[in-house]
Amino acid sequence: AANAAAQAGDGPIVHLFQWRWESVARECEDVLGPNGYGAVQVSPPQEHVVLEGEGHPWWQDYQPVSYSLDNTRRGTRSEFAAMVERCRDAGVKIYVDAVINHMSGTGSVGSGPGSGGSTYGKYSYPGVPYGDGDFSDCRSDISDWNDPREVQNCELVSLSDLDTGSEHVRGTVADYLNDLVGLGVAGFRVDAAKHVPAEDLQSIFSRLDAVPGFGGAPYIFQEVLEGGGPESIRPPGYTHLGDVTDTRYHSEVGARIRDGRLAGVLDTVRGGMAVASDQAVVFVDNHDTQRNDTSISRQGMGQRHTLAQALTIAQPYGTAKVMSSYRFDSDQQGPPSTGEEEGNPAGAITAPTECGQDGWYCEHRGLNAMPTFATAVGDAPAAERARDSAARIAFDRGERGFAAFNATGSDWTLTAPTALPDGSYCDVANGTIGATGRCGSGAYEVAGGTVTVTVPAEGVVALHVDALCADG
Ligand code: LM2
Ligand code: CA
Repeated sequence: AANAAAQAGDGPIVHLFQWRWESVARECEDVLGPNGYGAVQVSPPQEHVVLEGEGHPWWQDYQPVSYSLDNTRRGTRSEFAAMVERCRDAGVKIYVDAVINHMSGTGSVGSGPGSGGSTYGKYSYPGVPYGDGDFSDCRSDISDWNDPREVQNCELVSLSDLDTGSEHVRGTVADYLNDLVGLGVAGFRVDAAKHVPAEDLQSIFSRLDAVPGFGGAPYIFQEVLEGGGPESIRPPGYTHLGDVTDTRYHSEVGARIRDGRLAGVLDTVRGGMAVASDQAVVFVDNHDTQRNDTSISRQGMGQRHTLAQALTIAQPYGTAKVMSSYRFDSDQQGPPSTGEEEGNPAGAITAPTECGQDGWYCEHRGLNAMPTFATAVGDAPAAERARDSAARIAFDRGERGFAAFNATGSDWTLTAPTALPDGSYCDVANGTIGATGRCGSGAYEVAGGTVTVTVPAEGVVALHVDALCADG
């Protein structure tokens, strides 16, 4: 995208949904930096409602009550700042989920204190401060989703809708985002962007500072769900401001992979997506879709989900966003908690992430060094090189990468033509790349324009020119 200096050429984004700040910092150092991720999307860092009566659901975070970073259930302002620095030192950016369309609704507790101790009530947030006059005149729910006036000025699930047309709200939101930029935050996922007029976002984004350490304007990607109505409230209506999430990828490609119909994925991403490739952020699932349709998630797909995320990184459309989440029994359920809630205003403090324990899936860890593939191939076009039934495909990305996918229960050994230069390549899908260039997994030979690989059942093999094998 036009202003995307911070993301172009970077590796994939990983959403560490509901992770506490200390755990994100550790993950940047130990896993994300070494394996080629460009950025982490973190959960909303601003003070939020505390809904004890509803069991501290994950969605407390989407109801801001002030822009204080002290305390959310994930940590303090100083822990947040330390995370940004440690990730930056590991070469990984932090993108914040920016909830700027609205403040709180009326849940089991319609008034304060919030997680940081602020008092509030619907339409009154002295901790910001916002008062009654800072909210849209329409004080009822959106009912006609084809009418831009309602979609943008009425209430999304009863959340008090900020009057983003006003100077005070625009300036206050920009101050919040610049506070984060000042700490080194390099980008934003703009929550509910569809519900904010593009001209209001344009005014807010125009006030943002350059990102210290990385330089340039923060990277912007906007949550714009598809649906009816004019183009002004659909993804193409926002691409002049930054990138957009393309949920068509989730619903069409995600379902294809779930069903083992891999043949055809390349055609789908070539012809059927919402915006141009360099304007899209794509994912198999996100925190909303995995609750609306659990069949397309790690919880519903098992190992197939790892294949799906690897294929998302390898295919040529958009910037890939990897989901990393926790198991849930109810779609309301919050993250694994330390049980420290009693007497703590933040309530239900998120437990440090121990992958594989307490329900933390850590889906991204199963991808090994696959994220390095995205940076290595850049925007090189995809060319199919092999197919065996609908469930097994292999393709090149120009002369820079080759990847094979096997959505069946038995190994697939194939010999395929490839444009990769002759040499010995690490399989980045099944191992990490050591600092010395040693392969942490098997290596494969390309000779005379041909390669023979064995793709594990429900697995992936991926080779690229930045992971030539130094093992001799
Ligand atoms: C988003 N993207 O544009 C988020 O990805 C999505 O997760 C958010 O909804 C939504 N926009 C608003 O930021 C979540 C959750 C909702 C929840 C809201 C607010 O999916 O269920 O709504 O956060 O916490 C909840 C209740 C709802 C109630 C509302 C206001 O589920 O029944 O409405 O709070 O009290 C009466
Ligand atoms: Ca709005």
